[in-house]
Amino acid sequence: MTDAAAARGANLDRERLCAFYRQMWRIRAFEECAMRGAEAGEVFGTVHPSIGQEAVAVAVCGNLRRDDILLSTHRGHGHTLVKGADPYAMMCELLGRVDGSCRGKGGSMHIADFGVAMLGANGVVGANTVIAVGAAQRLKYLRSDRIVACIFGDGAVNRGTFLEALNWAAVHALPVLFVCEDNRYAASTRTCDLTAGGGAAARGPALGVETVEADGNDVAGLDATVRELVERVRGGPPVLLVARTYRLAGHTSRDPAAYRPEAEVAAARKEDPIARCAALLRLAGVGEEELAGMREAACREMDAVYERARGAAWPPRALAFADVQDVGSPEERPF
Ligand SMILES: Cc1ncc(C[n+]2csc(CCOP(=O)(O)OP(=O)(O)O)c2C)c(N)n1
Ligand SMILES: [Mg+2]
Repeated sequence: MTDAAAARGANLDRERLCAFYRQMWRIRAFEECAMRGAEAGEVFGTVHPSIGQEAVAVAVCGNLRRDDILLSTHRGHGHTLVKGADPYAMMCELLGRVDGSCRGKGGSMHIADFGVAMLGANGVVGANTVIAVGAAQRLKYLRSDRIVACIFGDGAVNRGTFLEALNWAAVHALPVLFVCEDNRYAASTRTCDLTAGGGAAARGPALGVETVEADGNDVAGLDATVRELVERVRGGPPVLLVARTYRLAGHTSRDPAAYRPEAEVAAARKEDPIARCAALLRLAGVGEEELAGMREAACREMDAVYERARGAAWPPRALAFADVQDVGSPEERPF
């Protein structure tokens, strides 16, 4: 840990740091349950764990208002949880139960919860960036002070949609916080091998978009950065944040990630955002028992959520075709 980080730990608001720690453990515990469920054949569809990337979810989504809009990715459990979605509804969605956020039809990659302005995870890489810009255009039209946060991976910056979205948001000064979760990989490929120029952070300046690069595993530092950026984005123009992180698990729950050099993974493990937050908490005077208590509480919460979801009903046959297609006159549901 650097001296600067240590000094920050000593000065940090202990309660705020504890809240980050609890939230990061809630995400990890949720995903560990989901991965066990996938292994047992109880979770349907693919699960993309964000283990190792929890600090980005906590810092970004923790700084949004409940009515600020969020668009997430295929790796979105953490974003959605921190935005305020109910973990039971999320787990039911993974298990295909009727109490799921989308009545069990979408699974992990299609969780949406309009109740907390979470417009959706998205299985199509980069597709959420243009949806975000559309949502922000509507907010601007309504003269709203809400913002849109759009999280995407470093692989998404090479999709045409990202360029379109960034350009349109800049031209119309739309209130979008674009967040690139740069975990260095797009599935099994190192993104640096297929990204020309200076990477994600070089894309913003080319379009006149203010761009900030940050350590995505330093939850306290990132929280301070995002808090400032969110206030700047309110009312527009857009900002691009590139948060450097690392996915400690496989691309999916079934991926052993053997394509990564062992030394690289070992080095990344030392930067685990939860372990780094624990180190700051120790500096702030939090003891081992309290740290273990927070972790155990998160694991107990998610184990209970999983067991409850396992007992939930399957969707009735009559709902098989409900909500799967726009039938022409959908009711207007505000989000
Ligand atoms: C348009 C599109 N192309 C390819 C895929 C297959 N795919 C799913 S996840 C993924 C990697 C995305 O990498 P990145 O954007 O860095 O996100 P990460 O998985 O690292 O979180 C790919 C290529 C897809 N889902 N959508
Ligand atoms: Mg990536």
